[in-house]
Amino acid sequence: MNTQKLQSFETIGVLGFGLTGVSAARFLLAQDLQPIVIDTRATPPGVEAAADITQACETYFGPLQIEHLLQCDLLIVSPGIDRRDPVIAMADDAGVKMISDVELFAWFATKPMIGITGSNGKSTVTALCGHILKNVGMQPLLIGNIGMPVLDALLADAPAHDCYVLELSSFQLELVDSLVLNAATILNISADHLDRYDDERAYERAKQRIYAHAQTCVWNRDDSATRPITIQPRVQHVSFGQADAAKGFGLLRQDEDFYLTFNNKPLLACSDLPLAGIHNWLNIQAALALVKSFGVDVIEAVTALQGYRALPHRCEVVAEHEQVIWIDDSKGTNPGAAIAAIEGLRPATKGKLILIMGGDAKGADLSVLQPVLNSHVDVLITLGRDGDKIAALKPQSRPVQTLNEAVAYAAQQASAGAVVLLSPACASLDMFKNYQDRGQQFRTAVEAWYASH
Ligand code: UMA
Ligand code: ADP
Repeated sequence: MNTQKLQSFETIGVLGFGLTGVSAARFLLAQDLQPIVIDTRATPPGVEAAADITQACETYFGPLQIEHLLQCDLLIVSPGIDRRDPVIAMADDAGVKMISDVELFAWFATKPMIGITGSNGKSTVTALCGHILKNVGMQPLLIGNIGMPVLDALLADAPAHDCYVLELSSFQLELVDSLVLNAATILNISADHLDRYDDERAYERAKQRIYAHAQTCVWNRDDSATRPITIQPRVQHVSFGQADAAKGFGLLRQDEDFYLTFNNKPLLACSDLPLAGIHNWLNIQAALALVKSFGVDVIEAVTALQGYRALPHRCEVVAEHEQVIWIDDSKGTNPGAAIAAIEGLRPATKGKLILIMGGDAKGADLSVLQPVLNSHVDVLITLGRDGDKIAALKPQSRPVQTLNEAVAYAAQQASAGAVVLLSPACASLDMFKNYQDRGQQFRTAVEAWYASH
């Protein structure tokens, strides 16, 4: 049936030839369809990765030409492409149907699936769900924004996988209409990607699309923007949040200890959870609520959390020297993430909290950082394109040019009990290949400093 739907289009275009474009073109070729492949770059990444596609398909690389887009009646648009581009907007006005790879996936996918979006914590919750599901004997495949393009899952799909866990970005959700999820969550919403949206409302609307056909909506009681805007009949609702709650997941504080609760009943002490920090306990609550939609009992799911390890570059301890702890939170790429990391780490930090921050702020309002920088941070070191804007938020901060310089200054300022945290609140692309590269260079710079001092 869905093959017929696809075949009702005469000419299909794949716009963007990175990971998503390559997987979309390959999927279409496997359906005996020959897409046109378009990318704004003269040599897009797919050229090297996928000679099979460039040999089989017509390709147009370089600045977009309207006549190439108008040849298509369906365009699979990659998430990195801004549809406000005048040429793309012209094609849209002319009636070219635009969908994301996730929409195409939704036309074909038949296995149970859960979907996760939010400004922060998506990959952590996706990985947590995967870990729990594996430990209870299911065989999940983790796909989407976390790394493997969703259509690759259909190509590579072995009977080995019995369900999907989808991490979805707002860019992917913008062009999704028919995705049916067993459970969906928006974990939180804070300003991000404002270089791609006219305002925060547009960003929130894109995220809300995840709930459109979800059978269970999992939302955050502490963040009203995560609550489904339209309440559909027969849809279940499960909430999570910091306070204990009669229905849903919560936290109970007794003196200095926190407990995870479900429907007002303590489940276990948060000190026994595999991740530290309140933001991560909320991530765990969301994961428990999501896997419940696959029939996994809450107690069984809590037990199945055992052995989970934090993903790299998310508040990851990369070195400890002379009682100074160095933490790589390079994935903290927006102010909301950095605030969560700083607030999460401050209580356990006995000495100075030394913060390295900066990069490309992607149009975000950085002033939201000011309260936490002044109340929780002892030394602020800034770098990158928007580093000076951050430095202006706190007296006596230290702007530097390179990560090596930042590490050297941090090391000079640190004494026993200090924590040095790289949580940039910004994207990395102004100075690094990606956030992984930034995190790796941080680790290398720390090792080099101690090797030479
Ligand atoms: N680009 C061009 N011209 C084009 C097409 C793309 O210049 O014609 C640029 C984009 O502006 C972007 C880069 O190329 O800077 C990559 O864009 P893409 O759409 O080709 O990206 P893919 O390689 O297909 O990877 C995408 C996701 N990337 C983005 O959304 C930018 C990956 O998420 C995702 O893992 C992958 O699909 C598989 O689903 C990465 C990401 O950074 C991790 N996501 C953002 C985030 O998490 O904040 C949303
Ligand atoms: P995403 O995939 O949404 O970028 P990650 O799980 O990779 O999220 O975490 C990225 C960063 O976001 C972490 O390094 C941490 O600083 C922050 N973070 C994680 N979970 C949360 C949360 N629930 N609320 C706020 N910030 C969070």
